[in-house]
Amino acid sequence: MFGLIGAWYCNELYYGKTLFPQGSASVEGEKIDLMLLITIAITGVVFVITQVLLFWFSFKYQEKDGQKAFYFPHNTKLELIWTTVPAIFLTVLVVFGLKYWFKITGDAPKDSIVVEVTGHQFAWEFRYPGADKVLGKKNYKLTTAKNNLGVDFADPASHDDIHINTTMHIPVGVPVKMVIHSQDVIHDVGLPHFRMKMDAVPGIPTTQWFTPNITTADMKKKTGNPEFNFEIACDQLCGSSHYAMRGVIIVETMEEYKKWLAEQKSSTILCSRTRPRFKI
Ligand SMILES: [Cu+2]
Repeated sequence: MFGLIGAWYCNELYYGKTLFPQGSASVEGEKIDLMLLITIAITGVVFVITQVLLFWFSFKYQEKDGQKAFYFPHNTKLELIWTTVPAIFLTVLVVFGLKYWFKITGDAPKDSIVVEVTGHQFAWEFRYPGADKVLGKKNYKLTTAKNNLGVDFADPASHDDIHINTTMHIPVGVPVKMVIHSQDVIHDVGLPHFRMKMDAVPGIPTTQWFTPNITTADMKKKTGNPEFNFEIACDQLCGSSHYAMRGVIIVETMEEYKKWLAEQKSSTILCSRTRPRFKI
């Protein structure tokens, strides 16, 4: 009982500091929030019923003078019921979740923007395909201090690619497909505001897509926090500076995004970047 009161009290106290009140910043995230609420509602009802029964039974059948224990070793029918009913409920919940997981990790809508996200100890880097909308090939053997993503410049598709450090720009209302890589250990692209999360695994590119539904500027107004920024938090303990492996996502209007991208084109020389190293 004290535990329940404590949980309720902490919720009252800190709910405003969680990411729930501001809502999801992506269309897909809204559905994920709804799934979470449905799961909590169903399991919550079961939790309350079972806890009440647990305490009531132990109270009613406590040891008393004249009360005789009833020998009840096994009941197949009862066992079948309490196994199949929860199994059916859990299967339905898992199937809904899995179906959605396959959707957001499967083929992205045709009009989506592709951003390559690369993690390494302890920073994020991004690569955008240029006008040809194709990311140039990469090969880890080509990785050097100057070409830290190992881009294969023999592939003409790589020539117009744009390479950005730390801050990722994406337009609002358009699906964004992330192609995720890691160069050393397992990292994880954690996007708490968008309710997304995907491992960055060395040697195995992973993908996930989402549609941002609110710009950074609107979110600053909504939260009343002029400092607000969407962030990429590395969600996989990856080394001594894991805590500082933070990226920023700026969600802007399509016009702003196109303007930003055009500026990058004129100013970015892909192979002159040096690898940002975190000093420990
Ligand atoms: Cu990491």
